[in-house]
Amino acid sequence: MNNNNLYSSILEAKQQGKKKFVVLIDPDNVRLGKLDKVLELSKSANVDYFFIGGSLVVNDMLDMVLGSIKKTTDIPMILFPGNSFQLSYKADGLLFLSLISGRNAELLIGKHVISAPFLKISPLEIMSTGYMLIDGGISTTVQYMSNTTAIPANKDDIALCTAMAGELLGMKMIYMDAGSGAMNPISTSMIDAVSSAIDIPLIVGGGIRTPEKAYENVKAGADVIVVGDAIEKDPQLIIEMAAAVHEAENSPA
Ligand code: 1GP
Repeated sequence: MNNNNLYSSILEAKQQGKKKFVVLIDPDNVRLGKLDKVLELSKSANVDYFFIGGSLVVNDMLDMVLGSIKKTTDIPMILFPGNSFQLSYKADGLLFLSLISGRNAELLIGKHVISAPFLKISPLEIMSTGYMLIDGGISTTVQYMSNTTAIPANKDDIALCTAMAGELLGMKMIYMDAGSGAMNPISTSMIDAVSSAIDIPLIVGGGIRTPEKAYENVKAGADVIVVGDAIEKDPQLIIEMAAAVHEAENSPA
């Protein structure tokens, strides 16, 4: 199994109060011309990581997308798999997600048992991540595909206890997600409650459309911000979003 570089960099940043910005690339939605633009802008904006994945991934673009990224940038590529087929050794790491907000045994442990022997010998850095779906006001693909109920948007206490349980089970990170294209992103009150209750890094995504919201989220306690949908629509947003997230590390609370 590979080294621990990616996780160490996330953890170290958290300890130093630094914030990370991630661009999510869904291989199903990528158009080649746009991908080049996204990569160029990500380079100049100092994007910290790419997450690569989607709930379906219906085409065979995964390797092609990873190849193009590697040719253009040094930004690490972390797989964010919607299912066990989304695996490629061209990436640098993988979020080994357990859907701890749901009660679907397959997504809590079942798929993991099947993929474990492949992952154990893979060169990818495997990062165990407690994945929590939060209601984002519309039924997103991930909610439908996972056949689980999301945590209600106003139930900060349920989110907090779920994240705590994930940490106590030994997960290395918590990812709170309202789902791609969510109508309502996760509230700052929930981010504040959860981040105060755990010591491991907190990733937040789903429906973040403005640099202001990205900034508010990191101020509320998110360590890593993930944006996909808004950037697919307007790649220029990468510059302002990354600046807002990175700026938050230096400004007073
Ligand atoms: C989805 O958290 C990610 O899993 C990003 O969501 O595509 O809405 O930015 P968006």
